[in-house]
Amino acid sequence: MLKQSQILIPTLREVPSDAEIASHKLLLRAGLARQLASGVYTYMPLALRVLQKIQTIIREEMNRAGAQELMMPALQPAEIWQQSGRWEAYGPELMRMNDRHNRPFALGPTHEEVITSLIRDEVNSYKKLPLNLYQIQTKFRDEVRPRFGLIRCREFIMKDAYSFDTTQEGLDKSFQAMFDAYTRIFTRVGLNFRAVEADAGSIGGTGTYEFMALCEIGEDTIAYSTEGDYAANLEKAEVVYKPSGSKPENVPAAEKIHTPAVRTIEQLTAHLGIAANQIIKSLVYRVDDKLVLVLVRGDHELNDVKLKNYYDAVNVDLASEEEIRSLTGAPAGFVGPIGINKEIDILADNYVQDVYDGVVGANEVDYHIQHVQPGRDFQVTAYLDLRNIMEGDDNPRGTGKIVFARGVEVGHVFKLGTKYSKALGANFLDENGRSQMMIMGCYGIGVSRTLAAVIEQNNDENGIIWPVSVAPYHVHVIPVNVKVDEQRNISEKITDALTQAGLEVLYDDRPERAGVKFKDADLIGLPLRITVSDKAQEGLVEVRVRRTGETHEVAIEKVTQFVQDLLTRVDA
Ligand code: 9G3
Repeated sequence: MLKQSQILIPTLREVPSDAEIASHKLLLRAGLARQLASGVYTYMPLALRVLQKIQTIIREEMNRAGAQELMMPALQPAEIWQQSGRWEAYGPELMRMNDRHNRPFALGPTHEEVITSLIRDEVNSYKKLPLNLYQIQTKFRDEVRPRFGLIRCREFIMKDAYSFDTTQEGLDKSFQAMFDAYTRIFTRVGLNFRAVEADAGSIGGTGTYEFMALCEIGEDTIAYSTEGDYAANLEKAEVVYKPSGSKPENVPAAEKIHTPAVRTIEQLTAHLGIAANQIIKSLVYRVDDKLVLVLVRGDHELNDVKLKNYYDAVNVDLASEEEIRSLTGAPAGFVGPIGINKEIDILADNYVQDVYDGVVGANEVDYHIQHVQPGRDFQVTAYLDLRNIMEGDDNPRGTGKIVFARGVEVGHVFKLGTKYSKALGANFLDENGRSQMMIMGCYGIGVSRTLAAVIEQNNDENGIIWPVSVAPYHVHVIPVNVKVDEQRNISEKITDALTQAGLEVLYDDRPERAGVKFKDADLIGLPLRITVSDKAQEGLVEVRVRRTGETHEVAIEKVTQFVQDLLTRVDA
């Protein structure tokens, strides 16, 4: 018989002030996690049970998709990171250490190098491919600012999988199998999620999706369409361009105007009494080793990931004040496309074409130019989709309008191509005996982050509300007064019967006041609570659903069947 008095569940009434979000507060208050250091947590017994249920769901779906589990080391020799070029590419986020022989190692933040060097050494024929290998393991990333409890840690649990194929079509198939497995995993876990198109980022490759758990505290913005299934993260979302019909004919000639100390869009619109969409913002960027002038409409925002992808660049940053001054002769705030006498690219977002009678910086301190018309008063190198998508924009893939939501990334699936097989020499002999590079995909799930996301999406003012599929236990059995023999005996009888029926029961045998036990039960958040009171004399107990608060009076001999039926309905 499992008794709550013997399990370490140190519940709290109050939490430290640095716990800002619901899931962080509840992890601490419900005794699920304890911080050892910033971004480093102990998973307490209740949390471990949830993690194991999430992992079981992951294993079942990964195995069903044909992946096979292995376990790679966390300690990774620097050599393989030097071969991939990532030893230098990553900064302090990569946790490094020297072993006793003073050889450099990394604590693994991910395992592309490890798995690729393994498969390079163990597989060299097309007959042995495709392969999909995965592990569920602790990862280390020295985040500059760990926060939000288990959502952004420096040590966390990840399921990471890697697929190896002989052809692009093979990769597409492996990728789709993982995409479908992730959809099943997050559905079974009970998360409200969306798969959103994402940018491949530094890891390269094409076609990558993030699985986002929708929640207000999410750091990522998702743009999705009110109609159809288009969804993308802000970095990636495409903006469709529809030229605005009306082009006024007689726009006066461009004219320089004195705008003393008017630098920002707000100051300019106020000073000139115009709307932000009549201003053309000029931004000077350093893209790898060259300067670029980028133009966007005053009411839009530049998406620097789109800029980076246009140049397939490694680094993209705003130019410094002195770089701006050397290029334009003026400080930031007065930059414009007219009179730039250097041969640099001038890129403009598509919507700049609609600014027929616009205002730009004059490249002279305290001066702007009005009545400016792109194409008449200045030329651009190219018009591109360079701005961030906004709410209300058209769905780029069909009908409907774009709406924003916030989310936490709980999964990420990538098409890697040959980035790592090339760097590490993972080749295979094809059916003609020719050596080819393996084609890879990689697929991650943040397991400990998923636990936090489930709490974030399933809680109320009294505590956590666990979905049945991942709840630490299914039923809480609570005698109102353990000193009353009958209540204790009935509670133990019910606990045994439910356990015999294969359910997981937490029996609160503590000699606490009922109110305290009920508060703890609501905090811990098991799906059902059975209260044994003096009603037991009439052969009745109360069954209460944590999610809805609905209660039922049930005859003791009917409890097991009733509870089994109820558990199939509580998350519907
Ligand atoms: C690093 C450090 C941090 C990192 C990486 C490398 C993120 C890194 C991206 C991935 C890609 C996929 C396999 C599972 C799914 C995600 N942060 N990424 O490569 F050295 Cl310090 O991890 N990896």
